[in-house]
Amino acid sequence: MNDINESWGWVVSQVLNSLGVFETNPGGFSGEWAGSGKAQRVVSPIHGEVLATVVNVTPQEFDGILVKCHQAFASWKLVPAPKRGEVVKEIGDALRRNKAALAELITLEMGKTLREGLGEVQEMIDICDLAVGLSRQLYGLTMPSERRMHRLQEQWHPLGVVGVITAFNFPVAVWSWNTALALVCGDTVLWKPSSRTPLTAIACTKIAEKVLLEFGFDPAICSLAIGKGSDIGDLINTDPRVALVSYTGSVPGGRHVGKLVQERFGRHILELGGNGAVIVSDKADLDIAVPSIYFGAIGTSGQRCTTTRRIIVHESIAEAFKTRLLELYSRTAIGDPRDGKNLMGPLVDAVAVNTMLDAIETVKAQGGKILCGGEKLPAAGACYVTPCIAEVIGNLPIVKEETFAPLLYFMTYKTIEEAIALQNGVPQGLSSAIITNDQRESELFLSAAGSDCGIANVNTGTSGAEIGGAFGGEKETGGGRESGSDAWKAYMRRQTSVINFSGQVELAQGIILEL
Ligand code: UN1
Repeated sequence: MNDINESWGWVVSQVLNSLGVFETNPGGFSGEWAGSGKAQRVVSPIHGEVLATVVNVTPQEFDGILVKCHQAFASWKLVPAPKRGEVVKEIGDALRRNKAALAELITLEMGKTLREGLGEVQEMIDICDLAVGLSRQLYGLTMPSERRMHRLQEQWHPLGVVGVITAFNFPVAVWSWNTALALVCGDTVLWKPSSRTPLTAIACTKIAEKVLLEFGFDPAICSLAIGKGSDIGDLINTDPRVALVSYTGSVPGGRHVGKLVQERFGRHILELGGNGAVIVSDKADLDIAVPSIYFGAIGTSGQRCTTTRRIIVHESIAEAFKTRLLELYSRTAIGDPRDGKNLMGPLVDAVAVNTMLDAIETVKAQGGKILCGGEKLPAAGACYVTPCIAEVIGNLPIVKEETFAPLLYFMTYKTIEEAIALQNGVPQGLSSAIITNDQRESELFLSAAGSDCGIANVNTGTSGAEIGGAFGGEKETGGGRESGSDAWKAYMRRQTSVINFSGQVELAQGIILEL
């Protein structure tokens, strides 16, 4: 631990410089780097030390960036999709080469453990691979026409500029899920990262810039505008030149974005709050249940939207399960996230720590009982807490809120129907799971009478969604889908065509035209 701290300054500058991030960095890019707005110092939650400075873009600079990103679309959309796929392939390879450094920068900037940082970059590489294959599979359908010698078909065309607004917790993966798909779909991307994680955004934009230049394409295809949500974010939300806004963030944030984008009839993909629950059946294998729930709850220090926030345990095994989980919690290694022995790093900032502590007070006031954890650790300038489990009866008001921290609610049930009702009884609908060896129970959980979430797992936890599936959820989670399956369709314009090769006029719906 000491060695890590002593070499801090040197390591930081090595990592930053290897990714083209310097002491002071302009926060805007659309072929050229610019930024003359407010300068912000980026502080690491590990020690509270300054990593670098970023100069935000002004509204005028933003406009110049959007103009170039929009212009770049005019030629990019005409590049054959498989050629666009080659560019994404090269971005994926550049990420492979830079995996270690980028993972370290993620860890330095937002505090997740290095192993999770590496996992995040792996997700970026994986989505690039998926998008490369997709670039030859942007299929449209051909349907039988109701008219003789007519053909009915649909095609998928590029959409335009995609505004990608991302959160601190997956500072780069979310950009890649959107960008890899958007690029093969023929769209250009304008990224506004979280103000808390601008350095990783600069590093990724530089990777994309280099690849685009190597291929002779306009680097404004991957543009960047760093600034506050209330100015730069809202310029993205309100500008009709941005065809699609993909927003990852809080429920109030998504409500705001949704209204602004809808007002101008733009499109949006909303990836908002989660409140993941795991049902632990009396037929569960506890060797699967305990570690899956543990990682789901403490991974990324509870700051994933897929984090396990609630466990709903059959009353007959509640005590045995609780004992085992508490034992694991009691030996959670918490500390510098670059140190491989630690499973939990800091929360992202002091605000997050206070939000967790406030929520714990509220749980107690609402009748909950703290089983373990929930204390702030005395590390200088840092934001370390012990993970907390609170026993509650049902979904108390505070349980229905997403507290973005390692705060896990423990509740019991008698019947599977009651468990499913508890699982569904919150406003969010992102991720859920059941641990059971009973096939009837798992099928019920996956049926229309089961989980109402976008993700419903069996015998694995709520987090760690694979990029091959569509990612997103229902209710206050916002309804958006990104990543795999057919999520690419949201990034394209569908066009339906009828082609008449009969040499005659024939109207649809059997209408006879008598002239
Ligand atoms: C998020 O927390 O915003 O499923 C996304 C997971 C990751 C994605 C989380 N693949 O945990």
